[in-house]
Amino acid sequence: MNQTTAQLPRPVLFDHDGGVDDFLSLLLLLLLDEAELTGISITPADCYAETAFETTHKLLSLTDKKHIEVSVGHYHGINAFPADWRAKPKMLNALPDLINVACPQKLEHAENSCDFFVRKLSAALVPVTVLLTGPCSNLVLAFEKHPGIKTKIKEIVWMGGAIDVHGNVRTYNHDGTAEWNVFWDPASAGKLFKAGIPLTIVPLDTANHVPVTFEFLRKLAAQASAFYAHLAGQFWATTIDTIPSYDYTYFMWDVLTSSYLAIPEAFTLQEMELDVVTAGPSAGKVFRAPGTGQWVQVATNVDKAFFYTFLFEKLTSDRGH
Ligand code: AGV
Ligand code: CA
Repeated sequence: MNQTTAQLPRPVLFDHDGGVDDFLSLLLLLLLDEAELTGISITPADCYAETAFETTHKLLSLTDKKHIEVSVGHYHGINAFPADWRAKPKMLNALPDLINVACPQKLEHAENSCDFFVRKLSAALVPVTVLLTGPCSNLVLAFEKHPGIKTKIKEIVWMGGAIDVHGNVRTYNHDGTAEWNVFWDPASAGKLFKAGIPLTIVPLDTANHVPVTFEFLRKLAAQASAFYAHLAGQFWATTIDTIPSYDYTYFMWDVLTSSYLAIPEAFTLQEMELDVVTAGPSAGKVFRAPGTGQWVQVATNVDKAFFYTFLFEKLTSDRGH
């Protein structure tokens, strides 16, 4: 690789599911020198599609990236997210920084995510990185429709799974071993593992190390002149009500996963042979399956200080907005 190639940002297709940290990930991605966001897909999982569509466009508008195309998935997983979690990010569109930003685009005119992935990957001239911060269904549906697009993917980076730690699903008929992004559509997760594409997952094992803390938020808020730090601080403030209860602590799940594109050296990585339980009380559980599973690269740990410093610097770097 020559020097010019090494410095080119890598093309990234981003599928998110409209949670508060999905939008913080979008903001971070838009600020990364290492990534060039070439398209966005929304999975209607931890959100309601109309709200997530609006917030996505408002953020693109605020960051002068209105040319980036946005698609929406029509598939709904078999285990729906709690309605109060899905409704929560509606608050973002009412924040003073977003409420008056226009969103003339109409949800009903948005391209279907499955067709979008097929179209964007078919047209890609260089291999693309696909970042997933919600369930993986849209991408898997696209593979089923058009398997040839797999050759256009350089790697998939997914926030999902809980391997050697408890899951975060607490619901009827479930034993708590699954992480939500996998639980929403366990069968697709199994198919993703078997897709034969380099896959890196950032599971709860790693994300549990990076909660949203008051200390970080205070430090961010002290940078009053940095617009993105200010905006991100408002977003994170909406998640604080979950902090006192252990099961519902808000972590930087998706933000951590997105950071992997810029600071892979902060992560401890390990190859593991994994499989997914697709039904029953452990549905969505990701487990080690030596000899029978699929090889997946797993981020097992992160240098916390490195990550928080990186995030702080990215969010405070633009003062001229
Ligand atoms: O399991 C983590 C995933 C991440 O992609 N999501 C939230 C992140 O966007 C589900 C989730 C787990 N706990 C939650 C979640 C909570 N307390 N509120 C909202 N979503
Ligand atoms: Ca998410």
